[in-house]
Amino acid sequence: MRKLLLATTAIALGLSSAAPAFAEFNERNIRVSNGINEDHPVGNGIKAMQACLDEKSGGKLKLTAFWGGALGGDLQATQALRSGVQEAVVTSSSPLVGIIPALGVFDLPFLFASAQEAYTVLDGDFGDMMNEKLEAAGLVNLAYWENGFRNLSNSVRPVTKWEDFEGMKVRVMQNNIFLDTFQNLGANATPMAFGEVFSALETKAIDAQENPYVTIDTSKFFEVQKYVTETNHAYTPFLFLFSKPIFDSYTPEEQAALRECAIVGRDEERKVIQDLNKKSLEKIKEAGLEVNVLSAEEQARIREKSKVVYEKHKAAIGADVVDAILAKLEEIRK
Ligand code: 2Q2
Repeated sequence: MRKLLLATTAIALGLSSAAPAFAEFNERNIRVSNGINEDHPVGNGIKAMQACLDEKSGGKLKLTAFWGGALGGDLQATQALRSGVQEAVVTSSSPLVGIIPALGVFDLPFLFASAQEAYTVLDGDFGDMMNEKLEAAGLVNLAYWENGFRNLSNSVRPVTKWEDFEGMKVRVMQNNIFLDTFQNLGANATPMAFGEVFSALETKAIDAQENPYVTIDTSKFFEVQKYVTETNHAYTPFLFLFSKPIFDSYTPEEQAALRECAIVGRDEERKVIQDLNKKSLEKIKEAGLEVNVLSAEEQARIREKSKVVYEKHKAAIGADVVDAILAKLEEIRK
């Protein structure tokens, strides 16, 4: 009788028995930082991810993006995630090798031959294995987004063979594998945080840098460079990292929504960047830079010359990690 009375009263008061909508979600303001600018395809990815989160959380999970390194460089922001004082960062894997040496595997010169190969490796069991290493360091990688294939820009001379690197001051990410790759080619390689690159190029403190065309475009490096050489010497993934201490405090529904929507954002970002890379190259040419593509023969010569970098860094990365990715690539290429 008592239950009937309670149910009748609840209905009379218009209280439905179902929990209020999106009850498993809390208002969350999620700061996500990176060093590139909003017109980079990461911006499109963030918008697609937010639309997905709006639908799943009723607008309770809000991303706020900080562009141009406003919250610090990649490594600095990543450390803030590990200590739980910032939620997220979109960063290249390369500057993080001091925290997780295995990430250096992605910096081995000429590792991937195509974006499709990279997706197969990153979105599969190899990528999952790397994500376990990231979690052990206090970082949840929600998805692998795309930075892309890296090409050289410089203000000194056209580069048509590896000997042209002789003495060229090339900025590289803070990572020994990139350092060795360019030192091995005769360049004077200089590790530097991304946020310092434009002014170092402008003041001629360095002659050159290497990044995907979309970055050379959206970070305006082309304005202070004269030559661009398509080398495709490395494919860098972006990691959409979330602070594990903060992630672990979220409900299972919030965690699942973030993982699923980071993949929606990934697919949008990859689609946009593949298209924009071509447009960025046209823009670089229209700006008057001299652009050349390394010949197949020259590419083969540089690959041969760069093999020593694999041997030199295999132990530091982890021989098991290097062997695993090479085996995966062999399987894919069959
Ligand atoms: O050369 C670089 O440092 C860039 O590829 C950056 O890694 C990339 O643009 C972002 O990680 C900057 O936050």
